[in-house]
Amino acid sequence: MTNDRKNKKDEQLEIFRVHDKGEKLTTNQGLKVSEDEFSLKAGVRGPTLMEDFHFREKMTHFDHERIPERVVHARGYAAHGEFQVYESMKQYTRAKFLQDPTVKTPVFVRFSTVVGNRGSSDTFRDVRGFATKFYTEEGNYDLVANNMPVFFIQDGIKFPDIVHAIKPEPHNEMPQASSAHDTYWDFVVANQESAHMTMWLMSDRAIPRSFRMMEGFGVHTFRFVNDEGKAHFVKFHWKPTLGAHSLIWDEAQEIAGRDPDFHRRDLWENIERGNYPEYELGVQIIEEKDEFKFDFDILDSTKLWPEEDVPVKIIGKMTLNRNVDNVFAETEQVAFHPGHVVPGIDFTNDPLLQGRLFSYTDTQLIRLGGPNFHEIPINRPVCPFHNNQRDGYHRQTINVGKVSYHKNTLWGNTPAEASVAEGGFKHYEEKVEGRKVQARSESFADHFSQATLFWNSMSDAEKKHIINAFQFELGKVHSESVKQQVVDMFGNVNLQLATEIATYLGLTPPKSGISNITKTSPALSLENTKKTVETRKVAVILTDGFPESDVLFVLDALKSSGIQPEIISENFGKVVGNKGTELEVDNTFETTNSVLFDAVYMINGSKTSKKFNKDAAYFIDKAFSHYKPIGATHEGIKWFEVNHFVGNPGVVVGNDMRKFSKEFKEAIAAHRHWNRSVV
Ligand code: HDE
Repeated sequence: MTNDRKNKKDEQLEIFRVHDKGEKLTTNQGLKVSEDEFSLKAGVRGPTLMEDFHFREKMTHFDHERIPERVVHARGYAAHGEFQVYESMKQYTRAKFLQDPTVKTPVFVRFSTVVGNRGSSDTFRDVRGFATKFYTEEGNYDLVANNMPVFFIQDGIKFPDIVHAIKPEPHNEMPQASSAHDTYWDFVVANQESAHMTMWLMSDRAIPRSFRMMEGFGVHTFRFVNDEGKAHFVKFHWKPTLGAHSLIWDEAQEIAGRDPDFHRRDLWENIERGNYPEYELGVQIIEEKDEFKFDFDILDSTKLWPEEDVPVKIIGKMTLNRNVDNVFAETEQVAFHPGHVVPGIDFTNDPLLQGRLFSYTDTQLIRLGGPNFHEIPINRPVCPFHNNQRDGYHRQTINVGKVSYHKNTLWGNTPAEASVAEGGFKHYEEKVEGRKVQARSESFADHFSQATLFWNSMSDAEKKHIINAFQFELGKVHSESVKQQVVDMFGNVNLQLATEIATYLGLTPPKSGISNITKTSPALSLENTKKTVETRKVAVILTDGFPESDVLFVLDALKSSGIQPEIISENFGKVVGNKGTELEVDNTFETTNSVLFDAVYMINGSKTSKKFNKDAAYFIDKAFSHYKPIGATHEGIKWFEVNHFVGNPGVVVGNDMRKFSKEFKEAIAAHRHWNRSVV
């Protein structure tokens, strides 16, 4: 490993790494094994003997290989990296890892879908988890975030209900990884606080192009507390330096079959190639005195703080630069918890956050089999830890000595509590008083204003996608009553939206809605994200006899901007240019598909076959209908003309290679070209 990727966490993990290659096979007791093909039998055709300890150990271990998958966020993928703050945040927080711009804090990030099983596909419509463990000098800090800034419910006690409703229905365990079924939508109409989150779920945010092109949000309001004990409310954001981009639904569904590992493969491959994903950490800060200045309750997790009203201050950057060595040991066994905080970061009374503070440790106890999961290498802090907790399943630490209680005199009352000056965590002394009640604050009652704000902020294309998503999902719902209730409910968000859903489903459109919100928040639209070309994948369709000097010029131009071209042809092996240059074919029309690329460049060559033509036509047609940038030079141009592609937005043709390369790159930076005439 290169030195720049070595850090304290990596050094710690190194102690646990085992390299089996080239070694002799042994039992777990270290005994060398002389036979691993045949069990011990009474005669060559006789029964296996109980005495065969190697067989028993091997089989028993195998029989116990599985642990329960996470009850939500089961399908995940992770990578290592580091975080560096741009400038000291001393004014707001005493968190040590946010003080010194020269300090690199090791991090481990796990991305996930929420609903699907561990073996489901990456691209289903869903919320994505974005959980980061910072291995700081003061202990682990976990920022357990999602790629959407709001949530379905306002109180943690309802979490089992929303999860039961959105997971496959229990009587037949269908559908997998999807909210497109009766129980989810029944939950929505019966729990209208879910309106805003449902808008996000029906939007393009729910089908990201890549984990590398996805924002992250801490969702809850947390607290920063500085050295003087002064607190500010804070919301956390991750902003990918590549911008935030999405797939479209038809493509997402097809990818789910063609490459269920689409997102994990994208993350893995780009890290392997040195295209390290980067995310800037942003914070929105509100002074305590301004707690009630907003037209929503800042403790309500179904609300976001519009970035135009409360700007996001960018405070640092995280770079993911190393893949895991072993998915089970690291990605599967990592245990996140929003309650893992460090001095300077504290909680608020957000009732959803309060519920989470209980749930995460509890779930690890069953999932990881006991209270010692903090000792699993990926979960260990990089700073020392000492306390009087003892024993339990799988304990590895050997605590030396006879004292395991507080207070004591035998050891001078150690391990000793640390004062704040010594780095001890002190809970923020928020003044709280009230009656014990089971109720929700009236200030949480408005479920529609921000759902409308979100709708208003979408571009025309994004609005169309949201309408289509509702139509698709409700088209899968059987209950007429639930469907009509959804239409009526979303009339309160926007009448056009509800009417289009109703018309499609043959239901009665609502006559009026309650929302009169006209405000927009441009930051919510993906159209306003960063336009970048780096790491985009371009399929280059070639066959023998291609005009090589021109093609090589374009390939160089693409690569010099960080674009990743792949040669696609009929067969594997080499394609030969008109002057004899050979290019290796990366994939064939059988092994890949245009849905796995950001753009397609079509050249062909002088030696096309009937099959090549048919396959290439299918490939390019689909890219066109998915609004992707497509380009053609030479023979390819004829195709574009015959198919009436030319003249459409994002369709670049020409035989001036310099001009073509420039315009094609601009088309790639735009991501998709929505005002194309696609039938
Ligand atoms: Fe989670 N959530 N959650 N959650 N959550 C879990 O913990 C829970 C919520 C999030 O990659 C579980 O270790 C409750 C919001 C992520 O390992 C569980 C409530 C947000 C991950 C749990 C919420 C999240 C989880 C399942 C409502 C965004 C994956 C396995 C009160 C801010 C972490 C596990 C990973 C995982 C409970 C709501 C994010 C059951 C009770 C809001 C990214 O403990």
